[in-house]
Amino acid sequence: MAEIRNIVILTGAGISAESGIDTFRAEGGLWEQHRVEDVATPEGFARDPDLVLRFYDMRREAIQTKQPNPAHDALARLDEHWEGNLLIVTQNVDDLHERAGAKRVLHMHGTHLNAWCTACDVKNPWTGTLADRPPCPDCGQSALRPDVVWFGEMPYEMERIYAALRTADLFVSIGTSGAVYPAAGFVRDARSLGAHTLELNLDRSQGSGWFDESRQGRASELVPEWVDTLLDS
Ligand code: BV8
Repeated sequence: MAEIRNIVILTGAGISAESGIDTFRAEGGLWEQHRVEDVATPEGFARDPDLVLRFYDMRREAIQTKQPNPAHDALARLDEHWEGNLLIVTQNVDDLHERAGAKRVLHMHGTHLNAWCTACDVKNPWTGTLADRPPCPDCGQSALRPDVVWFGEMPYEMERIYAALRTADLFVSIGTSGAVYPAAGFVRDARSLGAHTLELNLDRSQGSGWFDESRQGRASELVPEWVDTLLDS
């Protein structure tokens, strides 16, 4: 494989599955219990804010009891030792990449650890609940929502992501079904810009056919193995 200097890694719910965080589309997963339109859209929030705030309160609380798994640890190790450019673009709102020690992380769909005030637009760190309508620490209004990107909303830092994809020699997708755009299209962007593309996922995903290489297995096994090979090369 040609010289690798610049790496973009896309992660999805599958990388956190072995930490005990439900994925979206598995049996009994997050979306099984709720219709996406009801809990992950601005319209759903406008229609029933209590349902949406309770859905995110439940997930925020659950995430705080979980720990990074060997896949998060391996990416943190790669981040620490990789001298070229590296960007971990995660679709996840959990902070397990950061808690494993990764630094070069970008949350394109937001984070469960912030509350965003719809009155004054300020975002504050938040680990408590929102369904009880606490006042915004800045403006005092009870107008807080989760700082996550819902369907129909603009993902965060798209320019920074596309800039990284333009210079990537290697694009690796880990633990995502490739069901949601624009994240699901990154493999095609990377490939058209000359990157080698690798998928590490439990099952074949909707995008598997776009990858130069697609390996099936558990992230906690595939990711450390891949990082070891890369760091030893
Ligand atoms: C946007 C919120 C405009 C936070 C999420 C038609 C065509 C193209 C696009 C669209 C279209 N119609 C509508 C759209 C746009 C829409 C979209 O893509 N809809 C889909 C349904 C077609 N997208 C949007 O609205 C986005 N915004 O388009 O704005 C724009 C466009 C371009 C540029 C700028 C602006 C916003 C989408 C964001 C939605 N928010 N999350 C939260 O609640 O958490 S989406 C949510 O689902 C995730 O964030 C993630 O992005 C997505 C997919 O989830 P995954 O992470 O992949 O999880 P999933 O359960 O699906 O899969 C898990 C995988 O892991 C599986 O493959 C499984 O095999 C694997 N796995 C399981 N266990 C393991 C494992 N792998 C390894 N090891 C294991 N142990």
